Amino acid sequence: MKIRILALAAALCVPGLTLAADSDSVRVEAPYARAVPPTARNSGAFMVLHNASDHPVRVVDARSDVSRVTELHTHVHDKGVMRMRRVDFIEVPAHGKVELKPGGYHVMLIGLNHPLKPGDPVHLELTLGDGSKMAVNLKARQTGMGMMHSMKQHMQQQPMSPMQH
Ligand SMILES: [Cu+2]
Repeated sequence: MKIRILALAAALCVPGLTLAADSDSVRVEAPYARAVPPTARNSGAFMVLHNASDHPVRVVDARSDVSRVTELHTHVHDKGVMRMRRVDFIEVPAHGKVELKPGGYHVMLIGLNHPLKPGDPVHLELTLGDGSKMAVNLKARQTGMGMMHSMKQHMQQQPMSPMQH
């Protein structure tokens, strides 16, 4: 009897086992959103997600305070053309990380409420596979020309928000 109680106590005290929420296992590194010209309707947010747990953790949804719609996206090569695709989740491997970056996974900000200037704050809320949520506060940042190229693709391939000239 005593042993059983001790075992239960041990299970309750060890973090990272079954009792931990996904949001306790995930750490966000270097998040930022892409600053865009005033004509842009859309932008993207990027970061590195680390998973300290011994099971994969999925990001299944995202919301933001700067856009009407926020989606999880990736880029895929389709017959030599790079296209954006919406994904149902972004998985962070056990004891591993996944990098959200231009040309790869990203949080797509669709229908910006206002242009994102460098330094503008963005508040994101990520929903994880077990339903737990985590807040990510980041800032818009100017990115290089290579990034602008992929930004153009973004806007061209986002049928919900035609680009304004
Ligand atoms: Cu996208």
